[in-house]
Amino acid sequence: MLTSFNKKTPSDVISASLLENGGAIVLNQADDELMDRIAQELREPLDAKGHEFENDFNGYKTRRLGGLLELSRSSAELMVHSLTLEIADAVLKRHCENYRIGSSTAIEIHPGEDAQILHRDGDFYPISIPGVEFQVQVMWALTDFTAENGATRLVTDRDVLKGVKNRETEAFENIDESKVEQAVMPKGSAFYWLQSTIHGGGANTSSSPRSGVFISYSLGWVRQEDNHYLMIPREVADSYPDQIRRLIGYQSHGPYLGIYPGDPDGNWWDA
Ligand SMILES: O=C(O)CCC(=O)C(=O)O
Ligand SMILES: [Fe+2]
Repeated sequence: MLTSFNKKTPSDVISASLLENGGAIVLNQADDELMDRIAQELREPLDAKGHEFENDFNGYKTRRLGGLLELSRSSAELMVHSLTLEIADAVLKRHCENYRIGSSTAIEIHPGEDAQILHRDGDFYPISIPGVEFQVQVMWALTDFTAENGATRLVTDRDVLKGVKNRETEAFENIDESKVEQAVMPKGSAFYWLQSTIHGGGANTSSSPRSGVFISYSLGWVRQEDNHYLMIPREVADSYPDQIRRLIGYQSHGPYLGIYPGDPDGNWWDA
């Protein structure tokens, strides 16, 4: 069952629930002022370009934008929220030394949108390894997420995954609605889910948009979903603190993977 915690809950309690159920909510993890600031920074670009991401998977009444670091400087505050990083540490650092932002996307589901197809994020990886989550994802609520406006749907019953292979998405089409829960949460809250969790955006039957910021964190030895090196201009990347630069990929994994001349962390033989 999907459980809601608050931001004072120790992160190991939240991570344990996330790992057991595939999802967990932290209510009001960020304050309204930050969420409003991000929503304001995203407003113009979302209106100008958000429709360009319409397709069968994303929907045709949903606006989206990727590469948030270029569009909303305040979104960086969500990316490095200490509780979020503790949760990402618990899920990912079992299998890697450091991890990266996979993608960062604003998702605004407008009235009249249908429920998104149920899926698993990270099914773009051609293999799966039992027990290894390649990614962990978080959806930050820029507006309240309600049952009516399209709060993310998910299946916490892990048994439905038994026998389902990587990318076997047809298996999700007949999932009984009674197995589907929704991440209902107030603005400022964060919904976390595992890469292996079946989920999808909800239908918006209300009269106003449901807006959120989606951020994924992926193992340091897999390719990130977004190509941050091409999406975020170098001078924009360099304008952020080292913690952010490292999270988008300006670091190596261990001494050998992703190294570059002069790498302070890598075993660059010419250094
Ligand atoms: O908008 C949502 O609630 C979820 C979106 C999603 O799961 C996706 O696009 O992969
Ligand atoms: Fe998804």
